[in-house]
Amino acid sequence: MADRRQFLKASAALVIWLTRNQPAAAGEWPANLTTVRTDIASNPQRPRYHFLPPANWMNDPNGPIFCNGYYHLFYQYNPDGAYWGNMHWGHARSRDLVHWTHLPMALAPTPGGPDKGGCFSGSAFDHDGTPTLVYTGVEPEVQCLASSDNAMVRWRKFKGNPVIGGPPHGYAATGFRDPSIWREGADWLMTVGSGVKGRGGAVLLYQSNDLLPWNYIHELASGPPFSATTGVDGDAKYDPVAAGDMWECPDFFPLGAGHTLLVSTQGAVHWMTGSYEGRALNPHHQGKVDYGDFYYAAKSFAAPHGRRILWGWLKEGRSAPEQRAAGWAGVMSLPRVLSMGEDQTLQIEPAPELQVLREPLHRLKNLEVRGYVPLPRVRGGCLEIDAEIVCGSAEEFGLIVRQSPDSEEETIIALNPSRGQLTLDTRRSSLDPGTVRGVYRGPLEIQPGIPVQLSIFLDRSVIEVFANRRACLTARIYPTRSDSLGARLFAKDGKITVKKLSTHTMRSIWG
Ligand code: DQQ
Repeated sequence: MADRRQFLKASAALVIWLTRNQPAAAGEWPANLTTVRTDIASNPQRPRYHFLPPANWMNDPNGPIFCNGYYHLFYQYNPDGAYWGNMHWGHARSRDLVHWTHLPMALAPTPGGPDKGGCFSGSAFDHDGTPTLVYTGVEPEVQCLASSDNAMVRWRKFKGNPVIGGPPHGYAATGFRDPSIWREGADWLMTVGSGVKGRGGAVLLYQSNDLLPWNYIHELASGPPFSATTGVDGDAKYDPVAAGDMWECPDFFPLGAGHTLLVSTQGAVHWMTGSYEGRALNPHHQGKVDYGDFYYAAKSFAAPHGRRILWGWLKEGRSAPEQRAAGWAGVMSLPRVLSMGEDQTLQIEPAPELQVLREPLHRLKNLEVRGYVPLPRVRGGCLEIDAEIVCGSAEEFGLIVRQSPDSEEETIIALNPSRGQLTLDTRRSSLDPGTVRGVYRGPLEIQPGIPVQLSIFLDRSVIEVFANRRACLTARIYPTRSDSLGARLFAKDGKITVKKLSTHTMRSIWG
């Protein structure tokens, strides 16, 4: 009886909220930080053309949406400092997907409310003309709504939050967060990331006629861990995300003739493509969106002209004290365009809008390379390098970037045809012993005579590498020497032909 009364009360509140758009009780507006402190702006590791907040911590992209001529980007944000905690939703908008204006924070935890412990990740959707956010309030994890007028500046939380108060009855969930909502026929559908200890991750699917109440249908998808780790750390504390028993930030959308699901778990964003039947995904292919260790919690949106664009969070590779001292931590990846290959696997390429940042620097054509060839005119910390390379007899070939004159610091991008591998080697990227360094490998088919298309984006501490729309590798590099700016081509044990190589210095996105 109490449940029914509560439900009727909540439904009535939703009707009022939807029809009159009344402000909810929360409505806190922490200071809007839009000016960058000089020490932060002048930090040589701070990216210039990757989006990031003026200061402090950011992690997951949240609720990207194109609305009234603007791209909107929200993100997990801690206004208190450069460390994870006190999760708010930061907000920015852009006309061109490249240059951004910071807006006031969209969501802040409401003391005593269902999101008192933080406003965790979620999505944005168009509720019959009203921009609406769905997000996870903690603690415990519950799903909440907020909406705004068309300006999308002031957000009002739904008085009847939470709209889903916990996982389905009897479902032993490892977590219950990161919702998405979309319209399917007359129904609203919501996915929520979850999983079961010892079994793997899952995406829970809910249905609603009018955003309240929500009825649990079944698992849209589920699967065993992607890699074999127990998720038990040194202190024997079980971490369901590390174990692959919790799928975070599920992102499900039609692409080409099929459907794609992205889930974040075990330190990476995994994609699955397949058919969507009976409101469940039947996956046929799978892979990783990025094979570096720094790309996580990706979230896509439907952009104009039928394009699907993806954002991801690039983690730091510096120690926590270094991050706090710097006053900023976390960066958004470049926007990536997703498409479906003829073989029904996911294709990923940098958004062409980024080309507005290019300044002409250097071009070369038809260069045969054996051993090492310095590129004295390809020099800088904020570059785009696009190469078309035909593999001849070389065992391994590629580029070295951010190289100091004596090679004390350098970052190596290598392609290995016999292993079918793209590699990013950051072991010598930085002399700072506090940075994370390693060798990251992604699968890439390389056939003799068929050119490999390589795009490399350098943005101070960030490197993003795209190969043949197939393999992406992102890492954080932090070169310490001011002369670690050089580049070289190399071909080991044989030759390659560089059909074309063009280099551009990239302008800042902040004008
Ligand atoms: N980050 C958010 C969660 C999400 C995780 C909290 C993924 O909602 O599951 O900041 O990085």
